[in-house]
Amino acid sequence: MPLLGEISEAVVLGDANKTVQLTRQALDSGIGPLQVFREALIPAMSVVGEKMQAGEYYIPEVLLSARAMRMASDVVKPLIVQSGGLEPTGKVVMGTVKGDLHDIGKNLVIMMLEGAGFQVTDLGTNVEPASFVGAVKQHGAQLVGLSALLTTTMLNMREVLEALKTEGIRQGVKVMIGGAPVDERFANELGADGYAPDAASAADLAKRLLGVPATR
Ligand code: B1M
Repeated sequence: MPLLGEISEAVVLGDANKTVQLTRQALDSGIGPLQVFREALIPAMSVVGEKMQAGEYYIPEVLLSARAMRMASDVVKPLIVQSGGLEPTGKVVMGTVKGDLHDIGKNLVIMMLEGAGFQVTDLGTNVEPASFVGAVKQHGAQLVGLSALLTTTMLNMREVLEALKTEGIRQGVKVMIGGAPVDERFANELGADGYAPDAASAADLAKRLLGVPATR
């Protein structure tokens, strides 16, 4: 199997050491870091997303693949930056809303978004609406991701949308929401731009919202 295919396979299998070793081998053989990123690492995470949606992969498998992806990205990204850079698929600001400390799902979503080439600013948990607003302005984000795991805190998503409106920046950003207690209907009620039930769908939704081709 060509080297790029082997790298993808190692990511899908969640073998971080092999992924990094093959990535170095590819770079030594003259394959460009951007090519490794675009043609091996990103497609691998798409496969992981498909497996997750098909119920073939569960959280432990996704975490292993994401770790392999991250470790190989750490090798190629500095080289990509040196050689002129990689245009991110889009800039995302992501956090778990005020009052809520759950972050396992949010972190999975971030991994899938990064796997799809998005540049994600992670605001962490228990994030105040003003912090979302500040981060959108600071990073020039095109997309805000809100996560909530409690029926009480899901209501705080509304405050974030209100804050974006009050600051006059709602028109310039898309907002997607997710987390166990929320659904499509709640997203519509809030006036969010979309809802995703899991991390893989979140990456697909983010691409759709920002008009990024599905293949990227
Ligand atoms: Co909490 N907790 N918890 N908890 N906890 C739940 C959510 C609960 C359902 C458990 C239960 O009672 N059965 C319940 C909520 C009940 C409700 O509101 N209806 C609950 C409660 C009550 C609480 C406390 C209030 C308990 C207490 O103190 N009395 C407390 C609240 C603290 C707070 O937040 N202020 C609390 C605390 C905690 C821990 C700190 C102990 C811990 C969190 C650790 C952490 O996150 N670092 C914890 C955990 C682990 C859970 C359960 C067991 C697991 C949550 C989880 O990580 N799931 C949970 C029960 C359960 O869900 N079975 C529970 C795995 C994760 C991958 O899934 O987060 O759903 P999930 O994310 C998915 C999707 O939802 C989606 O993609 C992810 C990956 O596919 N998604 C998005 C998530 N965000 C998205 C954003 C998107 C798109 C998709 O776009 C932006």
